[in-house]
Amino acid sequence: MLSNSIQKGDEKNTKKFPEKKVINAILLGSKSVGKTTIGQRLAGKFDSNILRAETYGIDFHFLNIKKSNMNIYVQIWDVNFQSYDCNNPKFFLENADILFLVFDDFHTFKDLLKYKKCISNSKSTLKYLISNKVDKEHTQLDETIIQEFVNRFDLQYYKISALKGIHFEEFKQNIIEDIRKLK
Ligand SMILES: Nc1nc2c(ncn2[C@@H]2O[C@H](COP(=O)(O)OP(=O)(O)OP(=O)(O)O)[C@@H](O)[C@H]2O)c(=O)[nH]1
Ligand SMILES: [Mg+2]
Repeated sequence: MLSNSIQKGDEKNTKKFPEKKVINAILLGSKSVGKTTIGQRLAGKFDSNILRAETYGIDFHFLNIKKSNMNIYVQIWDVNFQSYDCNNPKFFLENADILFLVFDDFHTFKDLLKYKKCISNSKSTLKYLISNKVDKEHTQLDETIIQEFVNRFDLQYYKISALKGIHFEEFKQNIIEDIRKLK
């Protein structure tokens, strides 16, 4: 009798708690393109008064999203390694559900081309190409080449300024909606 009532109580209690889901995302891009600033803004932790320092190794940012009776925790890996290829950072690339490919000029866009193979092989269902620092004069960005890259790898392309917040809210809200739609 007693154990029966405890079981019934437990069932009721478990129904009260929302389900949890963890999604992994990775920010990739050359040094100083703004990965940490983007991660901090996505996590709602951006503070323009804090001096930005180079990332050594890895930073983590977290974005919590609610979807009916589910809490989705997006863990954003902000990695900075000396050399990048598909094997470095292998673990992160293999386990990322979301890829954020960041550049801030044509030179750093070209740096992203070394990820071509791992973008093709990636299990990531959401892939974003981010042109950051649109508040600054961009040196001759060849949009045709960028568009080819976007089409070839089925990327969603956003032009933002993480520092100034230009187009950032729209970018963030679209990402949140995309994540809510994930199965
Ligand atoms: N003008 C401008 N500067 C930006 C923008 N986003 C970031 N920055 C600046 O660019 C510099 C590098 O930004 P971070 O966010 O640290 O870049 P990062 O890619 O994490 O750099 P590493 O960790 O060293 O690879 C900082 O001085 C930022 O304030 C932007 O949208 N516009
Ligand atoms: Mg950084």
